[in-house]
Amino acid sequence: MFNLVFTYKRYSFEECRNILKELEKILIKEPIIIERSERKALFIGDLHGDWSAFEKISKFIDIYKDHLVIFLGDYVDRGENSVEVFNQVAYYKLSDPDRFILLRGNHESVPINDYYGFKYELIKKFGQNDGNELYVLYNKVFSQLPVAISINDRKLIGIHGGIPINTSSIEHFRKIDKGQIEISDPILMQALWNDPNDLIDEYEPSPRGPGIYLFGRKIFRRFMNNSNAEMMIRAHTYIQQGFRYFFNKKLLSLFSVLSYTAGPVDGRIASYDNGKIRIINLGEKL
Ligand SMILES: [Mn+2]
Repeated sequence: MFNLVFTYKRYSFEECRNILKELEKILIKEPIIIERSERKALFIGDLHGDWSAFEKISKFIDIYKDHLVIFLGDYVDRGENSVEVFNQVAYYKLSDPDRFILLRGNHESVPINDYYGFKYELIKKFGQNDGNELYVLYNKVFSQLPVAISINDRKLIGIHGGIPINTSSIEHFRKIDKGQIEISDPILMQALWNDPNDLIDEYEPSPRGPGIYLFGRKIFRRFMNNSNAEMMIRAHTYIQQGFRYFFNKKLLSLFSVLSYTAGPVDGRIASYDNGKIRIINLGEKL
């Protein structure tokens, strides 16, 4: 087998392959929407291969021992340590599958992670042949990541992007098929890509590109009412301050890196305890 510890290390091809094999066995059993009853959870937004942010996050994971840990996706691309960050997230999942939830982000898909750096990183670190082989294996595992979670008797919903068109409650996500390496289903695509917008009521085309939408106040209210949910925590949007509230503080958007293509970020994560949110600054003293 393989030996995993929380540390920065260089992985061999075989280690990556073994981690992915074990991780896939666990993920394949998880439904597309996870329902949990826990009232306490730690939420982590985009990581994008940023090891220094992830190392700080790991300290909070240790401190918040009695909290579920929910990763909101976008582990890879942009940063230089996508392999190391994702493998350590996998390490958490393998060591305690019930405590750690790994949701899918829009970067956990082909061809996005070909274009934004993950494939290049694999080829740089493992060579052309092994790098390409691992790229296929990683993406097969990514396609098994669940898309949304509800906790605390459905009061809180976690997702990477947001609310797709024709999706009036969390139940609609059950229709999504797992195993889409390249995302073909518009509901899955929008769940991973859509963004909230406080200034609109319904949907508007997103500046991110075709097939992606901004969702507004009415859409959010209807979705939350129909889902019996009070609060949503998501990631995906670049926010220099690391967090931003939308829709009368019913939606929290997190960004958990310390540096991004646009410059330094005040990365944040958040703890949730039975309705109470605490925004955690990754730079704060422990
Ligand atoms: Mn994203």
